[in-house]
Amino acid sequence: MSVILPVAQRGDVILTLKAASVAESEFNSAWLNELAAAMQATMLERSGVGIAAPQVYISKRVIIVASRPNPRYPDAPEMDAVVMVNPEILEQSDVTVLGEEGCLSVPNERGQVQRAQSIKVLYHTLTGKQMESIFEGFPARIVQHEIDHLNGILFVDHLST
Ligand code: K1U
Ligand code: ZN
Repeated sequence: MSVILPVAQRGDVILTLKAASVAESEFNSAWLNELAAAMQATMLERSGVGIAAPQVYISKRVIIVASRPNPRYPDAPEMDAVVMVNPEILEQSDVTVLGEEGCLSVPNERGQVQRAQSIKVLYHTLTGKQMESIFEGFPARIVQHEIDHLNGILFVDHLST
């Protein structure tokens, strides 16, 4: 049975905090696997394309990215969900693109955010394996949005008034 977790909403302090790194001792643990499974179930239930642990009230550096085509990004690739632990952006393109974003923690609001078009990301899998991947376009946008959550930033913080 999938565990669906409550999603923190704008105004909740947890969304403003810098999340803690996952420790070596937590890799391959039942707790980390259960967190990732519950995050994925919660993301799917809310029809999201990504989620970060602080959104489910866990201030740890874990994100999931699951691009799929959608009305705003019809050419987006369909990805199997990727769980990233302690993700870091190693390189980002100078080329930036403006694109629409939404957020499970900011219901009924959309906005245009400028993001790097492509990024190189270092992360760990749930078992602690180190990975390096390049993301472009919509998947790169989701990764940047989710890493912002780990640093206490919401997409609305990027919008000028
Ligand atoms: O982190 C989140 O709050 C999930 C968020 C991810 C995201 C969507 C769009 C751009 C960047 C990051 C969502 O899944 S919002 C809902 C959604 O499925 C969606 C919203 C706008 C465009 C495409 C999809
Ligand atoms: Zn969000």
